[in-house]
Amino acid sequence: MPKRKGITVSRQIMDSQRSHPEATGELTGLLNDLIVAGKIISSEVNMAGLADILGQSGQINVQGEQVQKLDDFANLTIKRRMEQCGYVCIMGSEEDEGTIPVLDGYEGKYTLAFDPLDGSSNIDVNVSIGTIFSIHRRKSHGKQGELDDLLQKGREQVAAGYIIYGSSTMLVYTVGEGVQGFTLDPSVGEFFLSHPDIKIPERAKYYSINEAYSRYWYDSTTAYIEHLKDLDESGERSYSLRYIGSLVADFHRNLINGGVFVYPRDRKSPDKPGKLRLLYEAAPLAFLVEQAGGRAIDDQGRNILDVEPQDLHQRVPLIIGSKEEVNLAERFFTGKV
Ligand code: P6P
Repeated sequence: MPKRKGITVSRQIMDSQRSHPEATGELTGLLNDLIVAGKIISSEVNMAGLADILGQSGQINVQGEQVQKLDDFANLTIKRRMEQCGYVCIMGSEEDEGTIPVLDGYEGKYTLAFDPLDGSSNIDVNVSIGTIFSIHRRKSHGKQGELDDLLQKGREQVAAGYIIYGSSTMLVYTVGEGVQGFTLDPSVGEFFLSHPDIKIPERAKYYSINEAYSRYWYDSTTAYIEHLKDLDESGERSYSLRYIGSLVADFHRNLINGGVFVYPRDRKSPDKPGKLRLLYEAAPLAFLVEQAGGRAIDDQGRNILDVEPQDLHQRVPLIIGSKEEVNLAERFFTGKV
């Protein structure tokens, strides 16, 4: 008797749709098309060492960063598939300065913001990288979507998730009914439910921050990290540092094992509130972590999901992870300690 493979992501999405009689199936279609793009990217990422696709394309993206060839491939794969899926009216990508239209006649009722391949500077050294996505319902009523359709608060998200290309390829997503994790079985090209209803541990003594910037930290950041590094009541070292430098990988580890990830603003770039982007990095991960029982705030203690976007590539300081760990961080960043 062949071993049962379990529930596929398509079946899970359909079951979720069935529990909403008013659902039209468009979100289901959107997610399924996005998942196909993820499978194509996964195949390319996993062969990168063999194909001539490693390394830099020679272009510079809107963030002023070297575009890796796989970045390009991932960005084009998602744009080409989603511009004609019929479920999306406008897109925003970390790799594109402006908004991305869909093909005429294929306008749908959702918007898609995405980071096609986050952590791509790690591609050549085989560190886990990922695609992050955020989906809103459009507000405008014309044919093509408008920028304002993308500039919605994270709390208004309809769905969000990431695909992490690591030792295995996993899809982790939410439609507001908890967080589900699926693992790709490349032998059949299907994502199977492997982590049902993920909950992040309320506390865990792991913190993720790039300590190389400590000379630029504001006092609140320094005080918080020094506190974590203090000995605990029994004189033992308390917290451990885990930092990969790939947001999706750091977030995924903390989601499963617990911990807190911090990317604060610093004196090195006083005009920039940190490095990470609100629309297609912080907000989708904040939706996921809150659905998994965690928290995500900025360095003023504001819930990331309540931050009003003003710009497609808006940055935001990010403190995200286990509820108790974020609560502790919040006390330091908001001067309560
Ligand atoms: P730093 C990768 O370039 C990225 O955008 C995120 O994936 C990651 O968390 C962050 O930058 C790492 O930044 O400044 O520590 O190298």
